[in-house]
Amino acid sequence: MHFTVKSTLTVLAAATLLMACGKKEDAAPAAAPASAPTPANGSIVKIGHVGPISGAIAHLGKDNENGARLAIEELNTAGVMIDGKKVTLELMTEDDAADPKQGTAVAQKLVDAKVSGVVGHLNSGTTIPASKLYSDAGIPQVSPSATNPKYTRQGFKTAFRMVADDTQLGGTLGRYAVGTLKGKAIAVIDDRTAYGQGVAEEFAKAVEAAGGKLVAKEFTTDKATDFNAILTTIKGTKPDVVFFGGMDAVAGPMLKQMKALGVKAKFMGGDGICSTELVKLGGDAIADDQVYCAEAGGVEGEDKAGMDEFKAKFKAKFGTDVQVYAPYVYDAVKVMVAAMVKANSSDPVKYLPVLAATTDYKGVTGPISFDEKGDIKNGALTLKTVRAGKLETLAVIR
Ligand code: ABU
Repeated sequence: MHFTVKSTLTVLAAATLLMACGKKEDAAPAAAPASAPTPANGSIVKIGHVGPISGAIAHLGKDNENGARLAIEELNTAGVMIDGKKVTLELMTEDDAADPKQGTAVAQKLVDAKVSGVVGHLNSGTTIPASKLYSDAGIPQVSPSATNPKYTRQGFKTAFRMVADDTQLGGTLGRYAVGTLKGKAIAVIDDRTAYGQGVAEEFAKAVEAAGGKLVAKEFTTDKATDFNAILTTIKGTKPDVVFFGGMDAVAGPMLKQMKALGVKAKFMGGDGICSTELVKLGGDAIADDQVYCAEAGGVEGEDKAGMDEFKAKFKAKFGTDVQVYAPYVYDAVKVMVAAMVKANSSDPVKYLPVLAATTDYKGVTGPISFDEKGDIKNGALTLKTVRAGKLETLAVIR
């Protein structure tokens, strides 16, 4: 795919502009709702971040946390004015280990700490149960990566999502498997998580609707390391495509075992496998144009300059490439703070409606607006494959 690059406002400049706009607005007295966070009555505004910082997908959690750190650092350096006072943003970061129970425990910790907002969690399986706690406390939550549709379909005014959901993700990949890859015999595996099972079901529905044949449906777990039994069953069905609903930490070893068993099928998955780490974990078990995955967001054409700039900045600061979601976390923090600045308050009662009304905020991940459920409007998918040991973009699909 060809992208044209043009000069554009830097994100920093855009943030500064928003802050300047905020300064001109009438100062609103800070109200303190019963269980809500402390507004900017001091100089500190606490923003929570949650992801798996330990366990098999800690690399993804750390990637997210770094996205949040970069945004907070830039905002503090530029200076954030709320209600006529300069505030310091403080990141409170928690580890949910991708575990639903730990997810609600740390969510409660953030509620008790009276954070003004939360960016997270990473996994649908932790994001969904935690969202009830944030909703009850009136604290805005923006997930940069949870794609299970249920998250924003619970009627919680506090829930926002930065990416497309599994219906779009699984549906697009299913149609691609049949229509473009010409898959005729398609096997599906999922990891039984809220994300993995959900995206695999959407994929399977789309395959059948497009006229493809599902020859096997198997499952594993998000902690499994041995897939020989299910891969042997699948090999017997002679699939030309294997879809895996789950994360890169499982997909990498699965690809190695597929190669060892002589399963020569194309391998597909959603955003959970579409990471730099997958390429490392799969190593030489990944042939060129064998793996197809989709990031649940995307920028194209002229807008890509901001993303390229972000990736370079990220690498310079953290010495590592972006995995998947760091840019979405970065934008989530900035959108949240822009809403506080515009509302002239870090009190969720005041800034939540402004956040919900965000219209075409120019992020590094593209223009950001939310629909009535809190989902990103006009969400994109970036379809990728692995060539010569690198993820390559094939198309941005809306
Ligand atoms: N969207 C893939 C990874 C996060 C999730 O569990 O939804």
